[in-house]
Amino acid sequence: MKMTLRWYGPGYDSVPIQHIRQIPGVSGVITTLYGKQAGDLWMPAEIRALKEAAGEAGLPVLGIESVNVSDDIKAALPKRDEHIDHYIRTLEALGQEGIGMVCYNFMPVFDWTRSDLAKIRPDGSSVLSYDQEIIDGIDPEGIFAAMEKRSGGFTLPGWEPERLRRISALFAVYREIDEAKLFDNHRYFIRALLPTLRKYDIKMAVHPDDPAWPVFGLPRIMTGAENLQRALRQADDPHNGVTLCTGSLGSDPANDIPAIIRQLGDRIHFAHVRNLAHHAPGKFDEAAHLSADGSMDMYAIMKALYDIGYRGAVRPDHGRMIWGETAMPGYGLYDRALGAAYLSGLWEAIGKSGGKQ
Ligand code: CS2
Ligand code: MN
Repeated sequence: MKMTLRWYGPGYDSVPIQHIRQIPGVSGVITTLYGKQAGDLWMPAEIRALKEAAGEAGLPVLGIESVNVSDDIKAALPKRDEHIDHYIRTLEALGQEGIGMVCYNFMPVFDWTRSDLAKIRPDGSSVLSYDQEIIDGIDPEGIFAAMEKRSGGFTLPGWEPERLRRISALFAVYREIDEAKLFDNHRYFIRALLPTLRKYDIKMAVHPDDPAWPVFGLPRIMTGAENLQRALRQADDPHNGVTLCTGSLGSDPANDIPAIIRQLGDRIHFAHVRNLAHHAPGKFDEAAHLSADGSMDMYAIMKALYDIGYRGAVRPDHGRMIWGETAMPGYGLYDRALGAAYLSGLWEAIGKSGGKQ
């Protein structure tokens, strides 16, 4: 595996790329053109500039998270084909720059959802947390306001204010869309990309829904082993793969992450590894990466990745906010650096105690 960190690029991330380079074991970054809206076209010069900004710190761009998929594509709205055309041309531009992995999600309207972005823990650190009861008491517009209020002035990935403007119209559209239709729209999308993916050898890695169940009555399909397998069958080509996100899949304790890793095998093109502390069904806090700090067995997860011969990018996903750091919720430097070092340590230990790759 290659240990990486997510970096939002110049002007967007409070973490300097030079600091990322100082984390032992980190050999690249996962980044994006953060100012782009879903459906936009990415220009070759913009991609080159992003690569150069990371390259100046000696870090290659090992993947893009995300080229976001528009609701026009997800809901088959009139601009679907235009946006798919933009997506294909963006992939061509990425391919020409040698970027071979793109993460995306297929969640309607919202990306990841949390009820609190800075829940204070007894040790004074803060974490993102989710409580279905709180979410049930908030309307969709309210969640936007709540997320913005707690974001510390940062624009959160997936919660760009531009999305809010269309929200009522989108809810009306999705009332007509069930799981089966959402899968149809995913198939249409991924199949349209295939020739380009093959030509440039770009791996698409769909991110699981977070949390892994429908919220606000919107359909969600990337929720567990069976549905992820179905997503892979939509276009049975190795370029159509998944992001294994332990925190998103793990929001539902019924998802056995090591087993899912073994099932999906070489169709895993990217891995987000983080830990959660479960309190009750639909109620969890994010935790430090260390197994003992949460409910998940991080050794078993890394071991499963090791056993399948995983060679792609891994990143610590969200971290706690510690040591007085001010950063985008989940995306401070310090706790993610601890997470990266811990996960690299597990990997080394698994290898040295007889794991074979
Ligand atoms: C990420 C997601 O911060 C996070 O939770 O894992 O925002 C992820 O980047 C997107 O869902 C992928 O498109
Ligand atoms: Mn993730």
